[in-house]
Amino acid sequence: MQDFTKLPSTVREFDFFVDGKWIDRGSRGQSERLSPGHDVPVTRTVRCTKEDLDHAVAVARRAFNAKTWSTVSGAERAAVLLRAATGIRDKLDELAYWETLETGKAISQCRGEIEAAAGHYEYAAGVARTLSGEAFNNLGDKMFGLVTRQPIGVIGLITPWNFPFIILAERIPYMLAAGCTIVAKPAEVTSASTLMMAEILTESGLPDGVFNVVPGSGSEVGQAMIEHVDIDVLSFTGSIDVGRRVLLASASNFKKLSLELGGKNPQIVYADANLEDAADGVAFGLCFNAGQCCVSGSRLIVEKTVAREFEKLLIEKLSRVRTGDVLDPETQLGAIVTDEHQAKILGYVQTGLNEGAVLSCGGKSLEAHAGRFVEPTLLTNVRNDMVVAREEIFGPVLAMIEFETIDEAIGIANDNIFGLSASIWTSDIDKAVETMRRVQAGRTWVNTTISGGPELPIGGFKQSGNGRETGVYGVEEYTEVKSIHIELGKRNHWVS
Ligand code: TAP
Repeated sequence: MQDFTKLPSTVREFDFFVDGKWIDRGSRGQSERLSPGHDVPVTRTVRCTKEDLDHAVAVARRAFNAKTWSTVSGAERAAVLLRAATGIRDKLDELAYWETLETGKAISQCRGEIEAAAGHYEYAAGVARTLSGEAFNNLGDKMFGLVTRQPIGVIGLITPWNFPFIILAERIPYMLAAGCTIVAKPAEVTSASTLMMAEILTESGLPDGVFNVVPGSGSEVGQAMIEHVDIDVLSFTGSIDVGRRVLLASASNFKKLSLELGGKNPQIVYADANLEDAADGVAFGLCFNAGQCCVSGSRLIVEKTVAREFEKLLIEKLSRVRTGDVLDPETQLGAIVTDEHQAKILGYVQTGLNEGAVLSCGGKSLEAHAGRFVEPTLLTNVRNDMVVAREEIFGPVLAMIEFETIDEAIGIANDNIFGLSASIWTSDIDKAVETMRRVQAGRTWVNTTISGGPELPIGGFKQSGNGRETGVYGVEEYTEVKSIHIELGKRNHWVS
């Protein structure tokens, strides 16, 4: 029995999961994962091939056509999803442990995400039962109209390394509630929790072949998935560059796309805000998942009159973010996913300094722990046309820009290719609502950040993607809408 407070004594090996069972890896290659927070090997996962993907898609298609899931009642789907939520909670310790080891997240954050994931299954169970269409009884005596929803079919699901389990939970239960079947390809470095979820779903009574996992590289399995002509919908969460490839590859069969891409998300702090609360929120929005977060609050747009005072409050908060072993429940700052990514983040800090930004705090790697960590970093004297204000750094690096008027604040916030999320800090309700209405972002927060549950949809404006996940929208996204006209009574013949 694994002690979840200590590193594993052996590397855990995973096969892959298709048609309701584990498939032995045979002679396939493996990918070994070093824990980002400890730099020791923790898991080994199979590198599936294009042929494995073809097989899994055929299995998912067969399951869809067999109607073991696609046409069963919402009540039956809900029962499976509710059991899955219980299954997740039963395995919370184990899931959080392996997720921490593969991602480098602080364990307390992992536990929170896994608990939240169970909530998505519960919420989607409700939507499975309430999903309905429309009836048109206003078409005259001789015509009756209906609009129904039906599952689209087979979904290809590609997920990133930064939130392997919660992103999965923001997709799978909604897809299943709609009645679709799924083939998932998690990021190669963080496949464990997706494979564990496949087993939980099967134990929860999900029919074989409805959820399948084919781990492997993006360049082989991912690319084959986005080009696949027997996949009806592709749900992709990841970078804008791969998102563009997904868009182009979808031309193979005009598959429907749901794209959740990057963000360069503004934190707008007005002078009338409770500045202590705002400093705490901005610190959290920056350090959550060590900044490796699509909705990370990475651009601080602060009113000039309070800029110095706010900078001081923020530095004080950032200096007290707890670092340490990611398996320690007290640790708040997680590790950086790979050496290359750490070098990229620190490279951005240098680029900012070269462009004239001033290093207000942080800026280096944290040497005190095994693994790789970056200090929470604040760059001031930033203009919105600098690289550090325009590009997604995906690390705990915050670019601070000052403004004088509400129009200027909103203009800076919107002057970016991304439009994923925005946070607004003010005690003036008129200002909050005006900013919220004018800011181009799919998710907005007032006097808070990175909060929410399954009820509200997530997704981006502009180049942050298209489509919406979670909420009722998250189920509807994976349905086809059909209109039905029913003529009543005797037909008036066209050919008399
Ligand atoms: P990517 O490099 O884009 O990887 C995402 C997924 O795509 C991985 O599973 C990857 O596989 C796969 N992939 C790579 N090349 C592919 C190809 N040619 N065809 C198909 N799939 C391919 O992103 P990342 O670095 O993992 O994640 C960070 C990015 O995701 C950031 O930009 C972040 O903002 C975004 N993100 C967005 C959201 C939302 S909700 N908008 C949430 C989380 C993350 P391998 O890694 O196994 O090669």
